[in-house]
Amino acid sequence: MSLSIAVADITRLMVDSIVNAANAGLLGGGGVDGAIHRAAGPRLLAACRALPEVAPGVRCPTGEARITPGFDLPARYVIHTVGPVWHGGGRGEAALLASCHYRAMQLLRERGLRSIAFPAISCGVYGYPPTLAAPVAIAALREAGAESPELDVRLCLYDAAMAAIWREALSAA
Ligand code: AR6
Repeated sequence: MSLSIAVADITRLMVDSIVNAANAGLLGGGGVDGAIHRAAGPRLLAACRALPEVAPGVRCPTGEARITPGFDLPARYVIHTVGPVWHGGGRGEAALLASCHYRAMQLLRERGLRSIAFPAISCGVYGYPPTLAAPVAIAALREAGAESPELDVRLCLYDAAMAAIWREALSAA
């Protein structure tokens, strides 16, 4: 697996799949979720709505992932995952964040896809400190991709400050 860092708007990437940092309802929101829905067009919302609810209003529990087409995006697929809300670290946040990355990689493999771009899941509205999230995400991806040299995994950060944090974590890992 190649693991690289890019400073970019994830909606512009021409990859097999981009990961959406969604909420459990999967019907859109702010941040990267809003940007992905705007760029993918209304068919994405319809595809998300068609995913079954596993509990009232819950199409994707925290730590799990679901896949839809990318519609108007350059990416072929969107893998929606729901990161944990940061509560200080004592509520299983790291395990849930790692799980988001494992489950997204599992869907990638199941579909026979090769390239995937991840945003900084949970590091916006959900309040996960990026200095703590980056090593968790990187360790999970390294483990998930360890035996798959063909995979192209990109960490897509929105600004230079966030990218610096992830670069440091990548070189320390
Ligand atoms: N490309 C790449 N990264 C982006 C983009 C973009 N176009 N836009 C924002 N980011 P957030 P969360 C970065 O809040 O913390 C939504 O309302 C952003 O700078 O999008 O997992 C959902 O519906 C930050 O570093 O996701 C949920 O309710 C990172 O993406 C909730 O927010 C993640 O920030 C999820 O919160």
